[in-house]
Amino acid sequence: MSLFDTRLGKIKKQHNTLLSKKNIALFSVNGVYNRYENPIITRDHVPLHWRFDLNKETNPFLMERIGFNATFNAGAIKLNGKYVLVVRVEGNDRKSFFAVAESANGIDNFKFWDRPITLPQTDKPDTNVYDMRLTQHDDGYIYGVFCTERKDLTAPDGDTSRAVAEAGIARTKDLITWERLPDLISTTGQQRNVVLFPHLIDGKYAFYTRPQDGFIDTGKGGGVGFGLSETIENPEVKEELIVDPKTYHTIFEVKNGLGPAPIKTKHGWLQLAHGVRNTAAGLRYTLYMFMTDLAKPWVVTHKPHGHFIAPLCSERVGDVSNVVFSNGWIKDENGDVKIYYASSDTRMHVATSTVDQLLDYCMNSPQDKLHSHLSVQTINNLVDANTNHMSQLND
Ligand code: M1P
Repeated sequence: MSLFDTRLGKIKKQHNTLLSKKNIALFSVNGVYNRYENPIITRDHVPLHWRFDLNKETNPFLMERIGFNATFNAGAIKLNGKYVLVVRVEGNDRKSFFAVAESANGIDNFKFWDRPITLPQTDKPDTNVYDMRLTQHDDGYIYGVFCTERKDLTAPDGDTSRAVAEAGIARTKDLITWERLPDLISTTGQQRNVVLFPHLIDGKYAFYTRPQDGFIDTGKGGGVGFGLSETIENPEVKEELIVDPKTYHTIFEVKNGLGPAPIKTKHGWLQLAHGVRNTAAGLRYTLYMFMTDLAKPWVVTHKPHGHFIAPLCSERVGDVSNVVFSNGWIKDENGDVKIYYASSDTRMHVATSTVDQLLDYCMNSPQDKLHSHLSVQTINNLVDANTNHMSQLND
């Protein structure tokens, strides 16, 4: 048997084993959500025909011609009964692009569609695109809002790193054919983590934003913002109200940003976001939740203290270590919620919960009172409330 055939047999077997692997829910001590045994999408899930020239004549060693580095930060939607992720796939060339992967149950057997998404360009081509948030809007379109990154043309000579981040917008009905709209114009020079709200407000398109002064530093613009645009074809928010500001000595002290489009419940909108703090080991990204008012989705009504999901065990390590990031979740008809999150800018995971559990978490967890002695007071309040229930802990 030729080297080509021997290698092909092994590679196909490994790939099929990975794609058909079952995922198992782990016991949840916190009772808020369940983590799973395995990541759901890794770079090894990338289809073989995107990686290998399968012609024995031109690739006798069956070498990988195109390498992929990571699969992370996926937008999510339920489409035609399938759990569908628009994954940020990053090539070895550092370029990210979007590719759709689907699964029948949302927790395992994710498989990429045949080709990556071909994203139309504006008159200013994107250098890099990433982190698409999907919104099923009342106007009938599915919108993808994502970060488009380009070189900062005002950077001094020799500065080959300075970039500008803006919110790119595209819409589709099937995730195959996309119409590109102009990038969002906003009050600050740069934007990342922009999310389209699913309903019009006062007849206008509504965006959660994250105004920022620089590419990495949010500077004075820090916080999850909210703004309205007259149209979606010429999207512009002239005013951004800060809904959830970055705050000293919290898990979102350095910056924060909204994750997926919010989930509507009878008690308000469930919101998932990431918060960033600095440490001696670099930036640490964790996920946190809050709720906003049903009629005024820019008003925070509940906000549990601290993080909701933080990087754990092997999730801590990757290309950008100590990071969890989410821009996709799916609510099922029966109230189940699948939370899709990436660890360390490297691979995708799922956690499962329900609307009832997430509401209970948001509405009944204590808030961050911003001082150690007040945290102690909060613990003592629980200890006092438990006085007559301590027998629960005895055998
Ligand atoms: O590397 C961590 C994350 O950094 C950025 O997020 P933010 O704009 O909030 O700092 C994004 O590049 C994101 O993709 C990445 O996961």
